[in-house]
Amino acid sequence: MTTSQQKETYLDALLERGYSRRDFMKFVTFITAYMGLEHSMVSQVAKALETKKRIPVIWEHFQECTGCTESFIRSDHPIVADIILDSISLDYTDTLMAAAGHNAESAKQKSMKENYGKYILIVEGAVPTKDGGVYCTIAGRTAVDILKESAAGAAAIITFGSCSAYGGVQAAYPNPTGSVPVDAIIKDKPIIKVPGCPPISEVMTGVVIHYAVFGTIPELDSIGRPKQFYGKRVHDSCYRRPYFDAGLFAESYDSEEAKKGYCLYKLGCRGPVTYNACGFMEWNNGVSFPIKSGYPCIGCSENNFWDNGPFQERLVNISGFGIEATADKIGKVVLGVAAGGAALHAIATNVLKRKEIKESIESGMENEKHLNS
Ligand code: FSX
Ligand code: SF4
Ligand code: F3S
Repeated sequence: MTTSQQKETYLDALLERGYSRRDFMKFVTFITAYMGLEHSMVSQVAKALETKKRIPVIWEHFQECTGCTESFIRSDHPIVADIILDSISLDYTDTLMAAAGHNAESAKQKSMKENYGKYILIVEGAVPTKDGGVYCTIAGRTAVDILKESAAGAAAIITFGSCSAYGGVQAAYPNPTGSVPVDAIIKDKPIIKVPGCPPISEVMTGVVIHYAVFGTIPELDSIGRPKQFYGKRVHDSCYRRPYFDAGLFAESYDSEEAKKGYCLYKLGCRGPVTYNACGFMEWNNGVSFPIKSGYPCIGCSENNFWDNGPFQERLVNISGFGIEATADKIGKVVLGVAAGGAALHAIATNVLKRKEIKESIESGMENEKHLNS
């Protein structure tokens, strides 16, 4: 386990762990593009990570399935995990750290004391409040108690996953343990919600890097999510979107239509009412996301999504979206009219986004040459 006493910069830390400067620049270009910043910002981000000291991180786990950590450590971009697990001083995470018991707890206390007011607190999991909070205890203390203590010295809090952001499955009806999200308990700290069940690992890295580079939290939407990652609906970046627009819907799983990539809306897809970056970031370095694997979006980055089921039924009209009307109208008007052309157009849009990021990374290599000269 690293400790916050190591006051190296992000670049120092990566070089020390065997990465090259080229790897560093690749990462900087990748994360700059994902943060939605102009390519011209690559040099500024690189400079900041070369010169700024690493931010200490305390990572708490409460009521959850640990899927968020699983998602995080399986990021296909090696530096994404390392930037948190190694390069940022990860002083405490009871799931991943090697230490256990009293050693782990005293390492956390030491780090919180030394870095009071400076560390980022990452919270995974909801917090049960019923019966004095007894339904989640660690080292003999309740989650409520631990959260209050670790939040007190935090500069900012990232709620990683829908459980800590909204309460998650534990808070679903009838919520037997009185589970609540972090912001129901902590009211005096900036809280950045990174929801999803689980969230995309690169999103949290993007938030941490944003804080490291700019010293501020990113711009948030009305329910506390960073806009650069949650500003668009899954529907807006979905590769099946041209089929929606063309009125071509799969009526059952495993049908020929579903396999051909027809829209999953009639199978219950929540993409039209769900804000998340799945469509263009995907998981495992762009390998897949639920819809690409043939299953409709269940809206896992939205508030109380577990109570918004049943998941496999077509959405009923949701006020303000008019999806039902749109789907049926489009189905009648557009069906058969250049469906292939529409499909190609929207798929090309998504492919272009990836191409843009790839080119951006390649030109990051040019920046690297420039910075080295
Ligand atoms: Fe919740 Fe994360 Fe879902 Fe699981 O820790 S958001 S149940 S993927 O693991 O908190
Ligand atoms: Fe994609 Fe779902 Fe929208 Fe269809 S309804 S285009 S499957 S997000
Ligand atoms: Fe969740 Fe929907 Fe993305 S279910 S993972 S927000 S496609």
